[in-house]
Amino acid sequence: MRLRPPVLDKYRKQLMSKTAQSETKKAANKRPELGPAMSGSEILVACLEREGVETIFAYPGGASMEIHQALTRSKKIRTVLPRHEQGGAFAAEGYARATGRAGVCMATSGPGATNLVTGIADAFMDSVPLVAITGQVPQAMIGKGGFQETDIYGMTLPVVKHSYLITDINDIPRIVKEAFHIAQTGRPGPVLIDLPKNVQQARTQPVFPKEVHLRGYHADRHASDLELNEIIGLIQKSERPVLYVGGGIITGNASAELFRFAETTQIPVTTTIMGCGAFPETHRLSLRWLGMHGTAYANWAVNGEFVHRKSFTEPMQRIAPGADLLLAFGVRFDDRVTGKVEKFCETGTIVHIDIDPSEINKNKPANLPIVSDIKYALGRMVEMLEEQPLEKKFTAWHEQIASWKERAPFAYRVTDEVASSHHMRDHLKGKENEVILPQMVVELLYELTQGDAILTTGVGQHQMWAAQYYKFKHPRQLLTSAGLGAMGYGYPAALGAKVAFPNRQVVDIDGDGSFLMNVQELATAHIENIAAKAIILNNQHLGMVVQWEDKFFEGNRGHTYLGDPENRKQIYPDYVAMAKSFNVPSERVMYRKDLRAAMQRMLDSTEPYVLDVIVPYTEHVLPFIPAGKTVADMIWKV
Ligand SMILES: Cc1ncc(C[n+]2csc(CCOP(=O)(O)OP(=O)(O)O)c2C)c(N)n1
Ligand SMILES: [Mg+2]
Repeated sequence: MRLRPPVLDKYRKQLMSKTAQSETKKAANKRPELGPAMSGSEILVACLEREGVETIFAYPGGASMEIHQALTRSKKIRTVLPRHEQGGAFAAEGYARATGRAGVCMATSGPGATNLVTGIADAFMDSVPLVAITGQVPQAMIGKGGFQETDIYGMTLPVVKHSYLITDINDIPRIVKEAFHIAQTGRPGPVLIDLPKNVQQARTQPVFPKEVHLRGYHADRHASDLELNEIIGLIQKSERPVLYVGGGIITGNASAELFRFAETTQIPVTTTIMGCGAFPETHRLSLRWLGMHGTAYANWAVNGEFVHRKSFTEPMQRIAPGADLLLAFGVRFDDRVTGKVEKFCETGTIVHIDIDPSEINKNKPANLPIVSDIKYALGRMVEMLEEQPLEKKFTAWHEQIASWKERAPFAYRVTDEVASSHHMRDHLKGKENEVILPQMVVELLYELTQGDAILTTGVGQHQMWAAQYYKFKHPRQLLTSAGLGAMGYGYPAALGAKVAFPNRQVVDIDGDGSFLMNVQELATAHIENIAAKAIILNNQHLGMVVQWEDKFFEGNRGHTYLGDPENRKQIYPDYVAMAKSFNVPSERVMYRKDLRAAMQRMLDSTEPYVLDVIVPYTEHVLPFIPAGKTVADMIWKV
């Protein structure tokens, strides 16, 4: 091949128009780039750097140590060593949920890889962008049952958005680029990359692509004006519209558009737990979140108000009608929201917008289903409404909602059950006015952080109280394992969020059971200097299961006590001593008078911190709609 002399090139450029020049520049930017000869492991790290990865949560082993060796030479990537691969996966998720960018975790083959599975499943259920990398035994050993071989590709198939087993070193750059693209676009989700050891060790000159070409993958879809006009027509005809919005608003970066749409139309907004913060919960149009433990008024607004029935077989008697139009945007009609799905918004017209066509008509048939990016759809509808404003004001509907809100806010009190509980006898010596209810702790945290903290949670009662008593003003403020409901999520997720936002207050509100499931991450926090805080709402029980035992099994305890049955007066295990053994400062609070100062000390600490708050186990999370039941079965009076 003959090369053109550079002088000629310069001359050609002078002759070209400005636009043509910029077109050529653009084309050059898109041209793949040839790198120097490197090992597969080094290529992988170079690809991660090109994707802008700043942090990877990675635990080494025989099948991934080559990649760790390459990581030690990276000047751009911080490698955080979690103390369990599950902690690493949850931390990567926490990072992703807090930032919107893909979190990255890595493990060795076999047990390392299987320890990532819960995190991958969690990311799948909650649509979190995650790239999970696993080392694999050498290709020649695959299928031979060699040491630490598991088919992680096969095992994770039902819980990934996509996955790869790399068999050719030359594919690494394309695959990594695709993996990040798939994880972060459309409906986000987890992508697995399994990389056999011989591919890590092979050498080649990599070609780094600048673009992704994926046939049949359409991440960007836009509703037509015709469809959006139809929605506006339905709003015009409606008397009682409700916006039911979820995590899709947050992942679709559509909060600002939702805000404008709600204010323009004056339609009240309820969110799912995944959608907490998508619309400011302090706004007068906010109904907070709905479903099993959501506000009574959000549930009534969607379904109507009914006479409370004592048995599930009694007929349902409606007192007041609910929504006649439900705008379900970026939600998936999860059973924790709908209860008995046939009865959910039974009398309303349902408009469902989702970016993922597989969600349409999956759980609940929609009258008007639309596949679209929600940011686009909301933004365009606002434009249309500015051109032709709505005539409706929905005054009567707002009055009805205001009276529901006044009647049934989230509420708690020291009940007789609490007063006569073991907790009172064993720990508080009957000093009722000193008892700390879990709800109070969250309320106080809200006050002391002015509602600006990033919260993570475990799974259980404490998770529901965290979501109920903290009012979320912004998206990405509540990071919680919603769809999978994975205990142990809270603290590692807090580490991930704190790595992403070192200057923000990140607090894990955890249960004693959940915290214990990944307590080893206190070591990661201390050694890596990640000042994430944890508040344990320590009720010495698997509280949420206890609540169900109380409701459905006459309080018979089926292995739900976490303390020492031989010594109920002792708080067991001793989290304060445990935290101290990790060199993490910690304090226990038993009495209300000590709570405020102790919490302030925790917030002021520049180190990770554990605040062990002892609370009664007898509290129930209210409101409560039993699983698969209806709003007529909702218990909401304290
Ligand atoms: C990994 C895992 N195992 C079991 C469960 C079932 N489960 C749901 S809530 C709960 C109790 C959680 O106890 P704790 O963390 O102390 O929170 P609390 O309800 O007491 O606030 C259990 C066992 C789960 N969600 N996740
Ligand atoms: Mg508990």
